[in-house]
Parts: sequence; structure tokens; C-alpha cells
Amino acid sequence: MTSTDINITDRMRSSKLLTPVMVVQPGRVLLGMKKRGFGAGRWNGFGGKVQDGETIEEAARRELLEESGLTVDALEKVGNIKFEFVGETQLLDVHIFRADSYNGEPTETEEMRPQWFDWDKIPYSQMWPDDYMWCPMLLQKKKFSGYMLFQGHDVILSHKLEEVDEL
Ligand code: 8OG
Repeated sequence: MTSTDINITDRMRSSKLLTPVMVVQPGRVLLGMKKRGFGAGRWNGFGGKVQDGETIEEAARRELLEESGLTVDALEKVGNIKFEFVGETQLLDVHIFRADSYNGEPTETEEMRPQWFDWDKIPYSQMWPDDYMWCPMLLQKKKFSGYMLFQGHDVILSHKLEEVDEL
């Protein structure tokens, strides 16, 4: 296969835009236990799919409110990771946001049970297996871009992750 073939294959792939938001405070981060659906049983930021007619940031705000009860003033996009799953044609194009201040009280919803974690007690063993690679970058206010090839939902076959100046 030539590099041109790979590019053509890539362009034919559909991708789904997703928007996890991590709410960060000095020394602690808010995660939610996903209670149902994709990623159930894992701690994660609050987020979901971008709908037709909304920007990625609008979706991030909507999903954060729907899943945690919180609104935020400033949202910063800190990461973009593309996920491929062996045997599935659709890529997940995940845009990761950080918020450093919030309004409201974290509230349990049908989808998520929120909980604060100290920075040194982030429950990586109960999170998506790539998160330990980039969460420290997020906490250090670094931006990052990457690609993960998954076999099922637990095994990363290959990955690329780099710090970037701009997204
Ligand atoms: O709408 P739904 O809750 O199913 O969206 C999935 C959420 O999970 C969305 O916020 C994006 C996020 N997500 C992935 N893969 C990964 C991952 O590897 N790590 C983290 N932290 N979040 C992920 O889809």
C-alpha cells in the first residue's frame, strides 16, 4: 500500500466528534463515573457527541451541563486525540477541554456520578487506558495531539502522542 492509498483510505473514514471536559481546581480534578453506554464503569471527564449545527465548544458546554449540572465561563481546548478501533471503520475524533473555574454544584445525573480526585490519586486503573499518558499534560497546562489504535476497549496496540503549541 502506498502513502497515497493510506490517505485515500483515511479520507473515506467517517469520524465522530466527541468532547470530554476536565474541570480542574488547584490540586484536584472533577471526574464522573460513567454509569451507562460507551465507557461505562470508567471515570472520565464530562462530554459526548457534537450534534448537527453546534460547534465543538458549544457541544462541550452542553454535555458538561447535562452530565454534571455545571456551567463554565472559560473553556480551553487542550488536546485532540483520534481513536481507531480494530475492525471498526469509524474514527473517534476526541477534543479534550479543560475548565479552571465553574458555576454550580457537581450533581449526579443518569449518565455520570461526579467525584473530586486529588491530582496524585487519579484513578487511572479505572479510566480509559490512554488517559494516564495525557492527563498529567493536561494538569500541567500543556497541549497535546495524538492517535491511539485500540483492540477492543482495553488494549492499545500502538499510539502517538506529542505536546503541541497550538491545536
Ligand atoms: O456520548 P458518550 O458519553 O458515549 O461519549 C463518549 C465520551 O468518552 C466522550 O466524552 C469522549 C470520551 N472518550 C472517548 N475515548 C476516550 C478516552 O480514551 N479517554 C477519555 N478520557 N475519554 C474518552 O470516546
